[in-house]
Amino acid sequence: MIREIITYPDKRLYQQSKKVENFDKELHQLLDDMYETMIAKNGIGLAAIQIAVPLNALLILLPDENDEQKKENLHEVINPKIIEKKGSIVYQEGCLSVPDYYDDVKRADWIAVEYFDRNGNKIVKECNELLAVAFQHEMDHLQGHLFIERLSYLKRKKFEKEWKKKQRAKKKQS
Ligand code: Y12
Ligand code: CO
Repeated sequence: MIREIITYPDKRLYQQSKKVENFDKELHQLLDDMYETMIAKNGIGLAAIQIAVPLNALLILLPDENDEQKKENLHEVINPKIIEKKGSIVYQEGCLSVPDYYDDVKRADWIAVEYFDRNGNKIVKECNELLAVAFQHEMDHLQGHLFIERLSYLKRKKFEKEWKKKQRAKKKQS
């Protein structure tokens, strides 16, 4: 089932998500719904809190060299922890919970991350470049953070100005 994505400035996005304790049918349904929602909304990553479920679960599905999102490349990530990180990369990020705004964010360009799959199997993965950016962006959601909080003061002001302008335009239309 496609679920509603909550968007800035919804307070629920700022809460800390909780550890997944049960790798059961309910978790599998959540992951399936997250996948359907992410694909329907043209996302490449989604955290459970973005559909208002405060659990440490996230998905990442990067497009391949033919720009296709193949389900076999899906990362289903439960209770992730970054165990090592290095380097830095600046990437223009976007987020389904912050529609229509993209900006440069600096993050580590290599990470080693430990997590569990939907059946509770432990996985240790090394990621670089876009995959490392995506893991860090999605893991920020689990801590209640949005990428716009990582912008410089001036860029954050620019975001807020644009957001207020869009709200006024929407109000005028209705
Ligand atoms: C690099 C940077 C950010 C991430 C996190 C995952 N981000 C997304 O999946 C963003 C998706 C997104 C999709 C949008 O919709 C369309 O393009 C049709 C979009 O546009 C609007 O909302 C109008 C914005 C963001 C991973 C890796
Ligand atoms: Co996001």
